[in-house]
Amino acid sequence: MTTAETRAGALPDLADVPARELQVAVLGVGMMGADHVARLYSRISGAQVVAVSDAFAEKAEQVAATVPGCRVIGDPLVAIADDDVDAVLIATPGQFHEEQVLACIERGKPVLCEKPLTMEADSSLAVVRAEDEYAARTGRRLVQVGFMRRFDPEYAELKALIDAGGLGEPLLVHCAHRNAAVPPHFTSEMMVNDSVVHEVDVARFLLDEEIAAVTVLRPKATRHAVAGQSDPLLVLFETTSGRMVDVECFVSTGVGYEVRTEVVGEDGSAMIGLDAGLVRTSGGSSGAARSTGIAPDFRQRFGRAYDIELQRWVDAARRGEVDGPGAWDGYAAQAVCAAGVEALRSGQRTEVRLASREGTAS
Ligand code: ISE
Repeated sequence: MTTAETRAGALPDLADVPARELQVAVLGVGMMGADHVARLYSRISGAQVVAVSDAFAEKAEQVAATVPGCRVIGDPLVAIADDDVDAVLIATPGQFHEEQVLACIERGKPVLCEKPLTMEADSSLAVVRAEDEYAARTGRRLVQVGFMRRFDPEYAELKALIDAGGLGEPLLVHCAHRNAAVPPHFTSEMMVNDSVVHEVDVARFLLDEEIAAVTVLRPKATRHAVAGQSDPLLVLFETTSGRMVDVECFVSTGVGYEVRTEVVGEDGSAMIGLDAGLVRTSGGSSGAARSTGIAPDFRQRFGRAYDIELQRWVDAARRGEVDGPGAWDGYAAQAVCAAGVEALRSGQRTEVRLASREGTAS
């Protein structure tokens, strides 16, 4: 058994992709990377995890042992260069992404990099330009950034509704991004860079335009906030055409993983993320109630999105294409987050400094 369809019984449409399976190296097998290894092995067709790499050798051995034929390669750059590796999934800590993505471009290997693309806007721009040069030589793009929400069926439906004109001209977007809890090292700056960054990508994706300015307000903090940090935050994006997007980012709610997006247009509005799958009624001493489940974290809420993201990445890589947010999207998100961190510190409306997109088609 070599393919996930025979392992898991799924029957994908492989008509338009080459017969050879994509041999993937997964770099970084912490929570997210290990999840992707399991996903590629059990649910994604047309790919094989042939190597894993992690700074913790024991963890790498453990994860490799779950996939027949998977090797551990200690040095991630050696894994990227390995002749048996066709494509690379990067789930290492963000500070390693720049070197690893650039190495993939140098070797001409498709890469799916979890966010952030790199740690700063300038280094992300360097990746954009390196991929541009590669594309100018070969006609092919290589880089996809792991903004998985674009693949979530609810977001996809909302985007299709907007694009079909179902809401008229979209004017406002309201976003809520809530986590039950975060680790004690999670600062307000990390809320911007790690959490709000998803709303940056959602806003750019849904509205199809760049964000021009960011304002960050610090309401009264919850008593559960990490000591000295502002939680929740209210963030306002202004797009280049003057639409506005407000984001409530609240990462210590004690409740669950809640991500809601409402788009308000000239001719109507639409909301997603209500976790309204199963609506349950119950009685009891405190009175009758109606309730729905709330996902405990992003792996449950966006599990399906990750599956679709990886399947489309594998299929596209086998065709020599990229089918998802590219290097430019990773760069634009970093540029907005840099402005967001500046706005958080200064309390001032901060303009986003975005380079020219000339020559960039991703
Ligand atoms: C985490 O890195 C994520 O990507 C989650 O989607 C987000 O909700 C969380 O706040 C981040 O820390």
